[in-house]
Parts: sequence; C-alpha cells; structure tokens
Amino acid sequence: MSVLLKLWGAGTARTLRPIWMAEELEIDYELIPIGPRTGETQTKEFTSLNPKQKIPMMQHKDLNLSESLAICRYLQRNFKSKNIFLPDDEVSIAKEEEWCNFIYGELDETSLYVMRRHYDLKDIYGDSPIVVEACREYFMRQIHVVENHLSSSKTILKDGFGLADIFLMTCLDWAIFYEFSLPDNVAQYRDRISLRTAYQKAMKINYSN
Ligand SMILES: N[C@@H](CCC(=O)N[C@@H](CS)C(=O)NCC(=O)O)C(=O)O
Repeated sequence: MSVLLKLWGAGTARTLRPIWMAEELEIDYELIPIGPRTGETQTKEFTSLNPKQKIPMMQHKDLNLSESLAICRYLQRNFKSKNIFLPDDEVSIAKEEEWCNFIYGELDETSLYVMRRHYDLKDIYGDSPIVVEACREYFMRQIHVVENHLSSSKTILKDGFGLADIFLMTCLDWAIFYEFSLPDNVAQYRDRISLRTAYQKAMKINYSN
C-alpha cells in the first residue's frame, strides 16, 4: 500500500508529538527523521515544503502542514480512533483548545523553549542565566494549574486521553530533562501515561538516532 502520510523530523519534544499521535491512531506513515541544526531543514527540497525550515512538518495528499499542534489536530480529526478522544460538542472542543493553547503557549514556548534557547542553544541565541531562572520559576507557577486540575481528573479532558495529554506529556518529559521536580500527582500522571504502547513506540522511533 502506498504511504499517504509523510512526517518530517525526529529527535525533539516537538517531533515526538505527531509521531506519537500517528502511533495512537494506527496510521500508516513514513518518517523522514531529519534533525534540527543539522543542515537538513535548510535544503532546497525541505525549504520548498516548509519555508520556516523547522520540524515537525507533515505532508498528506496535497497538504503541507507545519506546527506540531496544527499537525496533531489535523491527524486527530482526520484519522479517528478509539485511542484518542475526539471532542464533538462546542464546550469540550473549546476546553481542549484552551488546554492546548495553555500547554503550548505557557509551558512549551514561554518556559521550556526559552530555557532551551538561552541555555542549550546559548551559542546561537545568547547566554542568559537570569532568563533561564525566570523561566524555571514561571514554569513551576504554571504547573500548579495542572496539579490542581489533575487532582480531579486522570486525563486533561475528563472523557479520555487525547491531544492535550500528548502535548502535556511532551512538556513534562522536557521538564524532567531540565531537572524540574514535578508535583506528586503530575509525576504520577506522567508515569501512568508513559505506559501507553504508542508512547513507548513513538519514543523509540523519535529518539532512535
Ligand atoms: N512552533 C513550532 C516549533 C518548531 C521548532 O522550533 N522546531 C525546531 C526543533 S524543536 C527546529 O526545527 N529547529 C530547526 C532550526 O531552528 O534550525 C512547532 O511546534 O512545530
């Protein structure tokens, strides 16, 4: 059978998301495991697909799509599976949106990725211990929102594991890598979700190089 879905990019928290989503949805896909800052995102071929020169990136039929959240949402809506809860009423759609925006905007972009820029990638973006420390404090403040929420729910949306959980988990793994100590119930959530077969398979695929 010909492969209709191509995913580009491996090796980072952001690239894990579409790979994990594809594994949960049991989609037949081809992975082109290019990495960041290897020159592979700068080639003519890749730049013509994604002028941002960033991974992850998805090709499906005539659609070229970048942004980990947009890709995962597209997969969730187009390849349904009992493994991923798909909200279908206005309130739960809005709640999923709210959580994904919070996780992506506050935990990923505002905290963890800024830490990455000014610590791991300081040779490119500049060394800034003050910024890194401020991001650390900010992340801890925001994670209490998650702690409170998970005290009454096993997954982000009460109806089942889904898109927001994939985003949260990838940020929690990233936070552990940065030696954050997570609140107990958040750590237990992470332990529980990490038992999922699709997560374990996606981790192996994403980090195999
Ligand atoms: N907002 C984007 C961020 C994508 C992004 O920054 N990707 C990084 C790797 S995590 C990248 O491709 N960096 C390559 C480079 O800067 O050369 C998303 O969520 O997909």
